[in-house]
Amino acid sequence: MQKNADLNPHATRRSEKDMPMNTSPKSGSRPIGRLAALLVGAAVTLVPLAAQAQRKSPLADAPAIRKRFELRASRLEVGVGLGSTINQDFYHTILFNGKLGFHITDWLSISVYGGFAVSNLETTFQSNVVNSLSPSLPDGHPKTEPTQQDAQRSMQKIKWIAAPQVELTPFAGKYSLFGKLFANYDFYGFVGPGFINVAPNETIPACQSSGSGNGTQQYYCGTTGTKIGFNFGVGLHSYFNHWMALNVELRDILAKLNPSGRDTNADLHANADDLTWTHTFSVAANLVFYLPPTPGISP
Ligand SMILES: [Ca+2]
Repeated sequence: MQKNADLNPHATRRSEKDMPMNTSPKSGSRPIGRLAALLVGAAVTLVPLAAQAQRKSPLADAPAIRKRFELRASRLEVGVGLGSTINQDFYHTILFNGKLGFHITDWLSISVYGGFAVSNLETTFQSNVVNSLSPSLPDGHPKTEPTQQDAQRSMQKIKWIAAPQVELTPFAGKYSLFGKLFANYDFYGFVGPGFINVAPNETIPACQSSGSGNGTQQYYCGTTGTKIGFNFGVGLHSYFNHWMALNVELRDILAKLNPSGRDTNADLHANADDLTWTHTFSVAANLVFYLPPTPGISP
């Protein structure tokens, strides 16, 4: 039995040699050896990863762009230019613009826009309407249809637009034109109250207040004075250098107007009840200057 017992281990060892993956220096320490190998393997793999994770990038808290020209922050913007309404029924109003603003930060500013009418050009729509009307009213003609002259008398012209506004500039950067010309730009949106001053084409009695006009029938009246509404739109700057830029704004003034100056609600009286919320879109192009002329530089 003893001999057999001595022989049997030899037989076992031989069989183990046939399976090299199971061999180990001491069969008794096999699980510990495997654990150690696993730990070494894990350490080799994970320690550098952990070190990598713990190592703080030297750029972690750095701004995206260093030494950037802050073209807007803490600067005044003053500009002049020309503009035009773009959806008026009866007149295209050509405007002389002025703009004054202060940029509190690079992305937030307050400004005021003023547009003063230098000309009111008849639209094609006006010609079409007027040409469809009679020069005079023959007997029996419905009095609600104006003569050509009456129709034009009450048509509303814009005198001026004033628009204080808060501007938010979410996009700013640099663009290249054909890879040759590089310029800074920004895009912004603005909102604020809107003031629009209008007057009829000819001097006619002003529209009476709401509810009035129960006496004689009146088919037109003069929409006159300053109407208060809303001002909103979008704009852009394209910088020529650090102190001068082209500024373009697309603006909507939403206010209660009556472009025809006529009885639009068909109660046979033209008065303030005929005013309706009306969009007055306009586009303005200004040459603007920044003060101080030298912009700040970011850290
Ligand atoms: Ca009416």
